[in-house]
Amino acid sequence: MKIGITCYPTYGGSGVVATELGLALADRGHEVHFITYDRPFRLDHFHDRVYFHGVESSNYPLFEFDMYTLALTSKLVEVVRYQQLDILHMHYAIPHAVSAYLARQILGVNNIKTVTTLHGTDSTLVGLEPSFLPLMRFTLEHSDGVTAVSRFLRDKTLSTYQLDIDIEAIPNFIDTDVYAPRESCRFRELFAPNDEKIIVHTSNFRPVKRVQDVIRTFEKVRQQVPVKLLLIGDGPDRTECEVLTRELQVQDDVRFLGKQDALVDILAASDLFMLPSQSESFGLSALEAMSCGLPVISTSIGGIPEVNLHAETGYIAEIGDTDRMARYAVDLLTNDAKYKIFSTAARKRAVEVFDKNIIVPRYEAFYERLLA
Ligand code: GMT
Repeated sequence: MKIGITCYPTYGGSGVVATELGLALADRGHEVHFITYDRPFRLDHFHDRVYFHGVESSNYPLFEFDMYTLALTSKLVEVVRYQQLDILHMHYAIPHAVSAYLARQILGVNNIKTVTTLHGTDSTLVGLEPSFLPLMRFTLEHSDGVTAVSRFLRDKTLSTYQLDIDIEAIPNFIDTDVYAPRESCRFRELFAPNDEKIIVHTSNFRPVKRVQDVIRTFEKVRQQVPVKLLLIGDGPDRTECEVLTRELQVQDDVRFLGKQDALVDILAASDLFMLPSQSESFGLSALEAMSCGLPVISTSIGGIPEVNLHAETGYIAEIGDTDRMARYAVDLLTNDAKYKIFSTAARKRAVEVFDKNIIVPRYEAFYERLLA
């Protein structure tokens, strides 16, 4: 098949999933065309079946607002027409699904099939804004196929938008050969020179991630266990988080690492992952950690319980219950036998349920059904 993929190319789970999907599809023999305003950051090596088409927005002075949706539409039309694509797969509905709808109208409905994958806030937050809601509902109804990254997101979308369409829940996936435990890792000595335990969190530091809860939990764990905290990523809450570490006087045991390329090495050097989010349709970062053999302490929100199984691959607590999260963390970090069981279960679940070789064929089958 010839597949066009549009996503947000910057840091973020939806862009990661879209890029990894494109690369995996290319490995499986398909021709993949990324169509977006910048090269996706994970598209960092040459592949002879992968192409990138940049979308340029017009900066004509009369236009006070960016015309990206229209510029993308034109580029989609051009690429479908001249590269003879079969499928346009839009990741994150707004505004990508709107552009795909317009492109299909221009090209003729029989000349291209459009797929929209919902990732989270496109459906649960942005799409619900009064200015977007009718557009969101319309474009989902008029996509040839719609998928969501969790059963939670599928059900929530169908009920909130009162849609009478099929949405297939296809979970996010991971390359479990890349995200894998490592025997020895230089980062462990670097971050925990006295053999302390390591708790890790990665996110975009937006308020929904509740990174302050990670720090509050850490402070409670630290009273009982020698432990370090690694915070990976950057975003609006970072300064507040740095202030909190000083207020709690834990700043010497917390490292803010910012955005990192060596994510797998750092995860593999750590012991426990925390995801205390108040909104999460899936929780790709938790899956990345699980695949490296880290148990996860998370909230029960959204699609997280479809990834992290309570008392099996980690523990689940209510939003903001940092006392409970700390109790769970201490429990795992002070009981080696129990830790090993959870760590093995986390890795096993990543490999057996979410490996890319299991999930990517589901997208292929989805496309094939649309084209049949
Ligand atoms: O929706 C967002 O907040 C952005 C989006 C992204 O691009 O990272 O995150 C969502 O998509 C990820 C990949 O499918 C999921 O793992 C995240 O859970 C989801 N975020 C939210 O639902 C808040």
